[in-house]
Amino acid sequence: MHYFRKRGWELPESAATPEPVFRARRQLIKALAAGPILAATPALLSSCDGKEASNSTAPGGASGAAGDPSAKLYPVARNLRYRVDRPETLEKFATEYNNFYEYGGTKSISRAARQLRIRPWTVKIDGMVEKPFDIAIDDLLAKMPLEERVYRFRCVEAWAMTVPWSGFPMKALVDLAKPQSGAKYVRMETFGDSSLAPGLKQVWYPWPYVEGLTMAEATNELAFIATGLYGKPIPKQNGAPLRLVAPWKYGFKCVKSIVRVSFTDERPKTFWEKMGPSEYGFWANVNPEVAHPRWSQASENILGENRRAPSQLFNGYGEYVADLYKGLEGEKLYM
Ligand SMILES: Nc1nc2c(c(=O)[nH]1)N[C@H]1C(S)=C(S)[C@@H](COP(=O)(O)O)O[C@H]1N2
Ligand SMILES: [Mo]
Repeated sequence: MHYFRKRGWELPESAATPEPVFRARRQLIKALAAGPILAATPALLSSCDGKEASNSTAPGGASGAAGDPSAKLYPVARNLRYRVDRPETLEKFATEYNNFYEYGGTKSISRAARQLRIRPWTVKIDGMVEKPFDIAIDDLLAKMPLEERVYRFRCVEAWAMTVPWSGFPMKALVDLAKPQSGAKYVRMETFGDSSLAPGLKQVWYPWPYVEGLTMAEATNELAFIATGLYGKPIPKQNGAPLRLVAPWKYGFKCVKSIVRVSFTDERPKTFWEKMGPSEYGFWANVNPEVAHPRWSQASENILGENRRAPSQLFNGYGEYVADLYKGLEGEKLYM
């Protein structure tokens, strides 16, 4: 059994676990006490409650990317325009310390995520576009300009990493989709098939996981769709076969394992906004001066390095994105 020992740089689980998760779980426990769904739930409870999720045995090799038909596409050339003044996080940390609630509420979900099946995988493009369509992941990969970018990444829980993502600018996907001029937001959705992830049976969560960006954010040069990590196909636990990377925002914006991209003129209600609107908002731009209701955002734990560093406004990417928020000062831009 693989047991992930707590290290000094980890936040205690109780501090990092969102209050809304506790609340929703408590409600379920009450419902259980009331009766008939009890028989169906011990496994579900344990998967969100402890380290059990990481013990589940599922098909697949040691690496989440084993047997991935896109393996031959990587590595791709690094785009040197994006530089980070920090060393890259060791692969082991970035791929074994994750948030992916579909596989449980702990950080140790990498083994459980092996049960995700990533072929066939179809992405639906719909809403306010010239013509809605579905596209298979391998067809999409063949059309998109793949490159590697090293970005900082900052979770709202105050841990941070620096990793080489492979993938393509989100703008290339927007251009492929041909949105109508009235589209204002892009809404992205994770798979909702509970045969792929046991967490989806946890009825107190507002599945499927949904996130969104404004059109201006989605077409900003930094917005990236990652399909690879460390020069290989992206591991399942990191959101295979495609996930968003918006490095100036808190990590929860970076929706994993996307199956649907919809263009709309209404601001999407996101998964975490539904869970806890007072703690997690739509904008979620990193700002060291705006504390989370339950902890400071002034500094961050660097994953695997046992040290803290000061957080930065827009996670250090202000030169690219600060202009996106001119005129929006009345919004809660930093939660
Ligand atoms: N579908 C889905 N996407 C998700 C999450 C999730 O639970 N489900 N967690 C988010 C959070 S809170 C973070 S910090 C990042 C973590 O990405 P990583 O595990 O690749 O570091 O994924 C984000 N995307
Ligand atoms: Mo996060």
